[in-house]
Amino acid sequence: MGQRDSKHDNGQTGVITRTAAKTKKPSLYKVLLLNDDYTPMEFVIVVLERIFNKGRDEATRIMLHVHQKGVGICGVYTFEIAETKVTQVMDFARKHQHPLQCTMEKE
Ligand code: TYC
Repeated sequence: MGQRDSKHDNGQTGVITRTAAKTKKPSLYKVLLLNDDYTPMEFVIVVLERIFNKGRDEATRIMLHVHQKGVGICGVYTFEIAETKVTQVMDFARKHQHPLQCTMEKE
């Protein structure tokens, strides 16, 4: 940073340098599951297994955390992946007529 590529160094003489191309880390987003009184515990576990690739034990742990605390993190992803997960959860819940809610927030 703060250096110039020798090919952009208009007419200057000196040491030939080549700086690395600038890369930027993508922002990350937490995908959150919200508690409600009606969605069956087993359904939430299946959501965590199928959409968030959790094993049975981890899925159960996250579901119980949400059940007890009201909200919990299912995973952390780049924007497009997080958005897709939220849509998949909402579509799957609607299809089964459960009021399960899922949102995302910037980390
Ligand atoms: N509270 C629900 C019940 O008692 C279970 C539940 C857990 C629902 C997590 C939603 O995100 C949720 N059946």
